[in-house]
Amino acid sequence: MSRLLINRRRFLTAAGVAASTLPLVGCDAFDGILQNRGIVRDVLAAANDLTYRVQRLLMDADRLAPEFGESEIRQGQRPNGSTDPTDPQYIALQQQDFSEYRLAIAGLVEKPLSLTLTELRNMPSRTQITRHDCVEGWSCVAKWTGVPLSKVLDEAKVKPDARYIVFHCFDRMNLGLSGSVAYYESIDLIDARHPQTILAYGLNGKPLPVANGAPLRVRVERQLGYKMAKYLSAIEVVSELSTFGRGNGGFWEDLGYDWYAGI
Ligand SMILES: Nc1nc2c(c(=O)[nH]1)N[C@H]1C(S)=C(S)[C@@H](COP(=O)(O)O)O[C@H]1N2
Ligand SMILES: [Mo]
Repeated sequence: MSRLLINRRRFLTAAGVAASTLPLVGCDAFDGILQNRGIVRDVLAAANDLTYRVQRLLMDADRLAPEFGESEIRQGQRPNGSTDPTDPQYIALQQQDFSEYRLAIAGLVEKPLSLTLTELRNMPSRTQITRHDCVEGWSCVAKWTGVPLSKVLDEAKVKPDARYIVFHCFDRMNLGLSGSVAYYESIDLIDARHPQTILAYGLNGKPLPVANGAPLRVRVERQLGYKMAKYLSAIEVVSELSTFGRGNGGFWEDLGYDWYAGI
């Protein structure tokens, strides 16, 4: 086992070296990297795939992320990325306190759903105190409450050819001269069915604030912060990711970040 772990480190280091040749500087939008195609992109993609496969090999599919006690919540969850979406559809919902909000569950399901917040709150819930790790280098312990994604997927009845879950968000990210694109993210069905993967509507005992993704955001506790899409508008069950965005499975992934951001 220890040998395998050393090998895993080596793989991760290789991925890190490949990544460090790019000016990846955290979660602020930047421009040039969108033009970065070709060889660097391929090296990154190969390292990314390797990291995913090695981590999946070594990882117990149900391993839980550490959970903490109330006393370890030292501050509010630090808002990052989009914190106040200005998209008209979002503003309209926000103005009515999200009473008209519906989460769509679509794609490879037998029973597409459209769930209100009340319906989501009436489903089985889970509360967990976990540590959020942003790729920028800060962490925050917070208490999240929501419905396990697995419950929603069971309700919708996922079809056998499904492999990934795509999270669509209301907020658009500004890319300067390249215009703007909607934030999106994706995870595989193993993470989607993980017991700590929840669609959160509560933070530290209160309704999820706008700054942290109101009315609904996902928590994927074994991965980095950028995987945890805020401002969810829809969940799509799919068999491949190539048709979304630039095909790498997420807004930050399309700018060069790892798709599998396991921690
Ligand atoms: N829709 C959306 N989701 C998002 C982001 C974003 O900008 N838009 N930023 C991501 C990043 S980089 C982080 S660290 C976390 C921040 O969540 P928080 O604001 O609750 O701390 O949300 C992630 N999910
Ligand atoms: Mo982040």
